[in-house]
Amino acid sequence: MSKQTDKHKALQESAGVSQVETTNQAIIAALKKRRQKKPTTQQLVSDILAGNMTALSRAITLIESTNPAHAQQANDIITACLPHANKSVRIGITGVPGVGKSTFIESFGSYLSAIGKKIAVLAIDPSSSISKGSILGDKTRMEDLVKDTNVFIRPSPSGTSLGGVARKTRETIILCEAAGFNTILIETVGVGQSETAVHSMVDFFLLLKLAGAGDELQGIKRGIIEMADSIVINKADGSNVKAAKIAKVEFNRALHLYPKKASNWQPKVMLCSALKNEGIETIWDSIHTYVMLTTKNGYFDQRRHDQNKFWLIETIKDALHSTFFNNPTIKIALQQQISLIENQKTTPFAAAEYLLGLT
Ligand SMILES: Nc1nc2c(ncn2[C@@H]2O[C@H](COP(=O)(O)OP(=O)(O)OP(=O)(O)O)[C@@H](O)[C@H]2O)c(=O)[nH]1
Ligand SMILES: [Mg+2]
Repeated sequence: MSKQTDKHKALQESAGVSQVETTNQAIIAALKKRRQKKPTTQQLVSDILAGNMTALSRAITLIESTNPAHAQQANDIITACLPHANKSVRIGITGVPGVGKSTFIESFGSYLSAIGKKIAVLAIDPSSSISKGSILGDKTRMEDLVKDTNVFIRPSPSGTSLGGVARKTRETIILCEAAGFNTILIETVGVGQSETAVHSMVDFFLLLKLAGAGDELQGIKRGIIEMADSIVINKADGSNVKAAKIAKVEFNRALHLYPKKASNWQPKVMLCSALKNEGIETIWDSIHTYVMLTTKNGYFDQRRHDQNKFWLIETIKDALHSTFFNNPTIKIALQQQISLIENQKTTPFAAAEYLLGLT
């Protein structure tokens, strides 16, 4: 090739580059303009109802925002979406860190998507506000789900209190359902409080366990086994299979010691290998059977009504708590009463009565 041709080619190339730049600038300007134009509440609602995931994400961001103007818009969206929600099965998935919840959700979610379900994956992780989103790790564990157009994944909202995080998640569930997601999976870390919160917002509560580890080792409290609608022994693969089968028998025996559930459902113990996609169909069949049974006997709706009542009271308690403790008069008077108590000038009960009387 001659030198001249090279030079010629190089000149053409640099001309091309500058053209591309001009075009990009125009696109960037147009995008900026479009972004500045915030969608109206009406627009967001109709887009959500049409199943638009961008609109859904935007609305969830409004729910999670601490800006009062956003809170008002979020409330309007939730109210408009509410009549279109509820047509779903909400499943809570819990277990100690490392038991395989995210891997299970990847495997279970892919199965559900293949049989035509639309899945929303949410997480309640009270620690995520500190560690800034452990869901990032989860997302890498959910490689296939992330790419699946039937699946919507939303990281855990950060918040100062579990109550706040739980409220946001409950509202997010409503929007996901309105957007057409009919199976909601909520992952929670097995640390105690968060399981109780998730239990009070799902139809079915699934506890993942490992074979061969004592309950103390697994950090699971008795109350959580009592809450479980079924137990799945995960990692039942390779050299673990034998121990998993023994654990199944033991857990089945243990479950029969608990009083019969109000749902009339006898919790099942199942084996699974989330990693190898084994046992997944049986678990879904079991949940499906549960939904059929409880829909027929009325427990499914009853549980949702009870949960609504529970969250109404919880929300009032939360609001009263923060109004009281954030009141500037109370803040000062509280310190004064604490000193009086320390100096034996009053009792905690008299001080409480006095402080409550100030509001
Ligand atoms: N052998 C085997 N390993 C598994 C199985 N399921 C998960 N694992 C592995 O266990 C480890 C933890 O899995 P995760 O899915 O991240 O567990 P997790 O419960 O979501 O953990 P946290 O989000 O930290 O609470 C990973 O290395 C997985 O590959 C399984 O069925 N069999
Ligand atoms: Mg996880």
